[in-house]
Amino acid sequence: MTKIALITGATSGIGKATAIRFAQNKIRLILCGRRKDRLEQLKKELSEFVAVTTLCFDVGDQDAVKRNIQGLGSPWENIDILVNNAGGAHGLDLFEHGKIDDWERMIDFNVKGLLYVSKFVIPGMIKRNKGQIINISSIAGKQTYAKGMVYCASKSGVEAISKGMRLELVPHGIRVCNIAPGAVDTEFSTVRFKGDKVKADKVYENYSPLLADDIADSIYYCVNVPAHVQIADMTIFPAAQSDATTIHRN
Ligand code: 8X3
Repeated sequence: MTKIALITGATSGIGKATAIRFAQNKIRLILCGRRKDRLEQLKKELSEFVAVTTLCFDVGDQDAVKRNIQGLGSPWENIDILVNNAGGAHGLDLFEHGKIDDWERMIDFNVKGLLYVSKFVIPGMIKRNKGQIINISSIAGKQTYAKGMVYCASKSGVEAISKGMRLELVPHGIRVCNIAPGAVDTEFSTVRFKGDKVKADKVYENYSPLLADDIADSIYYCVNVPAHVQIADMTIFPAAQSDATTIHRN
């Protein structure tokens, strides 16, 4: 049987591009997201390539996470690959102007959500003595920038969790890969700027940003390496980017 991957945040951006890449390569899919209509549409599109099921829940809701993942029956319960992708940035403000609601969402989705999903997937991997976990971090997890302190803190959390998971899970035959993208042109900035498309588009102006497909390529590479190889950490920039806040624009 082909592998099974569970992808969070599968309805857009990196999650969706990864789902498509996996489907084209016959990896069966458990697509997770909050938007049922988008989940069902993607399921319809990808079912011609591979078996697909969907779980509609919010990663920040621990009861819903538990119910949905533990409720997976045959043939979906043996998850080989977990892609912890759900999350995002909310606001880009000086700390003194930061909104507590934005902080809550970033900590709830980017850190707690990742932990909740992992909590209910990892025991099966341990039991089977195999598995691959891909945590989607960010350059913001490696470098803190002004106005992004809480987002950076949440992604630093992801970096720490990836390292901790690797320390604890390698003895169980589970490989953990942390992927830290720089600027990727997805809905990321539109969400960060609360729907302000003009502001969001400026982030990707006058250079070629990464596309979700570029990150999906790297994720597929990481899950497809030989069994004795573990890609522990990957930082991916567009060619024009040199650190979190330095981008060479034409
Ligand atoms: C997205 C990249 O540089 O906007 O995680 O924080 S950045």
